Amino acid sequence: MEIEKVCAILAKNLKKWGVSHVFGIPGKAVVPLIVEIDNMGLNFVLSKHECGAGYEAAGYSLLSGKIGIAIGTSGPGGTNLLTAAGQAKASHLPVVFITGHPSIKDTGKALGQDSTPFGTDLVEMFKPVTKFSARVERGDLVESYVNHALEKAFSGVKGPVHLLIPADVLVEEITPFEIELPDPHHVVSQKLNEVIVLLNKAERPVMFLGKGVHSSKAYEEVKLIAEHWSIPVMTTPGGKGTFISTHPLSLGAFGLGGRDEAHHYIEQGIDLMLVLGTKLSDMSLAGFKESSYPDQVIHFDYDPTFVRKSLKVPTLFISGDLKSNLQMIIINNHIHKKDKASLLSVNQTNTFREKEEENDLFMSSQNAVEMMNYILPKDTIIFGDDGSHSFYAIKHFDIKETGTFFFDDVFGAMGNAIGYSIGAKLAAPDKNIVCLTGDGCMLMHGTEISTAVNSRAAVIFIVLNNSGLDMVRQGMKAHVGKIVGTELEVPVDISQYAHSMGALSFKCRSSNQLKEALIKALMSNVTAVIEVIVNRNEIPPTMKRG
Ligand SMILES: Cc1ncc(C[n+]2csc(CCOP(=O)(O)OP(=O)(O)O)c2C)c(N)n1
Repeated sequence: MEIEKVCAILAKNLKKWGVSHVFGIPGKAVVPLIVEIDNMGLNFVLSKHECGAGYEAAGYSLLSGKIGIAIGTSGPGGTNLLTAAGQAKASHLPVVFITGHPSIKDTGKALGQDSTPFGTDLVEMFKPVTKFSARVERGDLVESYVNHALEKAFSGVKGPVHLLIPADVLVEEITPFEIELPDPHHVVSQKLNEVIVLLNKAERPVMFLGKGVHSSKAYEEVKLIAEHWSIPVMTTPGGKGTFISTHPLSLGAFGLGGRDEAHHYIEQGIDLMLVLGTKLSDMSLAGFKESSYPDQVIHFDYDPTFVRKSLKVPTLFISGDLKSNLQMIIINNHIHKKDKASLLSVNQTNTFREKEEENDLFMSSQNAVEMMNYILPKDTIIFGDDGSHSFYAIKHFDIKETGTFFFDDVFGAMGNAIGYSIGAKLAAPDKNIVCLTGDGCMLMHGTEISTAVNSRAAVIFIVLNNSGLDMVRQGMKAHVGKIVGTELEVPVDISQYAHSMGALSFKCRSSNQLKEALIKALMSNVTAVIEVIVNRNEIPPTMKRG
């Protein structure tokens, strides 16, 4: 009977699933798997920190629609992956985190980098940040564990899983197996008729779109329904990129980074709010006064955990897959595409803004985002990192195509966008991929620029350098009256830092310099880092939270 090593069988299955890139850092316990991945012709991308590897695997999954794979060795390699698992869970991405253990048969003896309860129990540590976390103690159990892990990763709200496979299990010889990726089952709600009744009755409705619209790629369905019932549309910070800014029904962003149009519309009174794919976090509801609450909410989500929690308003919960539910509404009501000219516009109050005066030392963050808006091709995909820099874009960057802006407002780990953009570029090399980040995020995960350079991922990193952790600095200044631990007395020279890792680098202090750098970076097709020295006294659009 044919037998093969577990690690070779796993590598073959990865290939069968269409995985082209695997991210991680080697260590003795996981070396057999990494070698087989290479033997199989897949690309093993050496990250600079396992957390970066996890972010890269997540970004790869996001743009490829495939499973993401991140590998960290036993002990610290595994603990370094934990934050990325938490981030992948918030991003609803099916990423398999694979860690190791020196030897299962020696468990209980003193082992370096032990990952069992005798050392650093990685299985327990991964449980709260994944949908499934298990140790595979025998070769003949691998198939069953991988099957379960994939089912969890792809069922319901997608998310990460963790498998710890000890080194001696990886080299065990077993009968080969092939696993099919599970088909997602699309559950549809039984209450869709009630939605229609409420929609037909509403006089001043609004749609509020969250990250779930990205996850289910329900962009077209949302647009058809908004147009059919003439419903103005606004987005949460994480929902940025789910609706086109120039659409006549677009109100733009609401909450943190929200636009005046959206906030005015809500303040003038709404009777029905359709909440699509968002938990309604404090960031999404920032500036939403109780006096403006609607009479009724319809909340579409897979997960009921946060339904009726943030808004104490009569709420119809529509459970199940967002896209499938919207499709049922569209089919049952014979909804068709509308002629743009027949749509009533709510999007006419854009306030004219004087450009801020520029000097030779620094520029305005808002001007920087406006220049990005002007220069970047309309299908450029932007990953916004965690900080003031992204909120300038949430407020001021126009979405010209859906699915082109990604930002997480739930877990919000600094530096996640750096890794996400690298993984995304490797998954979709023909797309323009931009990471908008800050100097703080760069100091946390900027070493991944070296990963981008070495794997020829031509990401354009735009770094708004305000020599500090501005989002927290501004919050402390306004709400505490004192700033602590948010300043860099000696600023970091981001362009030199990027240059040292082999990236094409720029330092810009004015709109014209930024324009030139963006054009050069877009034409270069190499990893490029554009440092923009910005005004540290500019007030970011993040002040709506108490
Ligand atoms: C891992 C992690 N630590 C701390 C925070 C809290 N935090 C949110 S934004 C931010 C500042 C980010 O600084 P920078 O990248 O320079 O962006 P800026 O706000 O200055 O634009 C901090 C510290 C976080 N979100 N993630």
